Amino acid sequence: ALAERSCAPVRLDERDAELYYEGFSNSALWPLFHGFPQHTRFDEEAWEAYVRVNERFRDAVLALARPGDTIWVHDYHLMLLPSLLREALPDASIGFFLHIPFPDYETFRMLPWRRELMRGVLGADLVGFHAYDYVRHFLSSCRRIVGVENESGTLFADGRLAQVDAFPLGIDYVRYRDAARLPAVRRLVAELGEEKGHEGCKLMLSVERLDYSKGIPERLLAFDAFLDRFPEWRGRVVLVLVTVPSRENVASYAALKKQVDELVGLINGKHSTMDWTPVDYYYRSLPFERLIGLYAASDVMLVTPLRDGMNLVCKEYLACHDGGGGALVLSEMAGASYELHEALCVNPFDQEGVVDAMRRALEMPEAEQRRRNAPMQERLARYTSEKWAREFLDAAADVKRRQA
Ligand code: GDG
Repeated sequence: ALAERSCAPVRLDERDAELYYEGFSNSALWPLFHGFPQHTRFDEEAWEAYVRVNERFRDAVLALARPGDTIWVHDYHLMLLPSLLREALPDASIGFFLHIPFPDYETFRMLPWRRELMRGVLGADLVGFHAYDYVRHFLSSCRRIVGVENESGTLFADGRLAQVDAFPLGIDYVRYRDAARLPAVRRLVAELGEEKGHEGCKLMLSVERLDYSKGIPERLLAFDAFLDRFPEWRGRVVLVLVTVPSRENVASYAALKKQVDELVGLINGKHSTMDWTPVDYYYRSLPFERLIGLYAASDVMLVTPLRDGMNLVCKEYLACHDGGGGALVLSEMAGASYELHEALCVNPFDQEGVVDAMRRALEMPEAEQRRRNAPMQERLARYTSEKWAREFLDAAADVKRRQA
């Protein structure tokens, strides 16, 4: 099945997979890079597995790579791979893209293996991030940790020219826009409005993996405060909270699950009436059509992560409302906020600010929603994921030309 999709597996034994994925990647890099040192575990054994697994990926790539190929390495799980490949293929075109934030130097330097990771990434010709802030942070760590200076993102690593730049990832806009127009999805939208407890209510949606970076407890507490402060909205709004199971074997994720369960219970216990429950809570992954139905049916979309490299959910919501209204409340801490400033931007740590944004979103006239959405939709329709990939690969080819 993998071969049909031109994929080749890298097989890991169970112990390595756990130490590498749940261990180093998701218990050291993910929390540190998102600014959660309290969830960060540095473990020598996990690091050794990370090195071993990156070497396994190198071997798998080397078995397939042909001269002239461009090799594009993705994300924090494979930060050593660019330089491992470079040692074996000195002339290859190698790109690296990080899908999560790159932290400031003060945070990054906490990592015991910071030099190794820096050197690992610098094996690439082109290093890409979602946002310029992450580029700046990376370049600052480059200077201070491995002494590599740069000029406008161009640097020399071991005498080889490399470029560091921002490439904000988009979505397949047309896919979401068209899916929202399917008859089956329109039926679902109608059903969602008529569901028991939803009649006469506005729908406020939040969808994400259950992850502490997404700010779910903070959002629930803000919703509780909203219902306290604006009692006239009781019985007139439902928060549909979809949390997708993720990394359940990591202790901090299990603790978060318990916290969210309890908060939903508390809020529903406190505010529910006989025919209205404020939070509709799902802990599962939804099929694509159902997700699109929820996007299309929701009056307000709450995307309030405490930190997020980019965030695609907010973009998908706007595409599903192409040419129409719907109010987006968006965290300033998501990479997407650099492109979507017409949204109601909030600081997710400022509960009062989030409460206000919830009210403004629910009360925003349709005309204003459309006015705000139109430029964002236009931008998203232009900077699609396909365009992103093409721009990255063109830039990688350009670096090769400059090296020659
Ligand atoms: C990382 C970075 C960056 C969610 N629930 C369901 C479902 N989803 C889909 C969404 C969206 C994707 O999962 C989530 O993408 P995000 O970008 O929002 O967040 P992460 O998973 O944290 O992704 C992030 C991204 O990488 C890309 O670079 O933007 O910052 O953290 O596409 O639609 N899909 C279905 N059912 C669900 O219940 N079918």
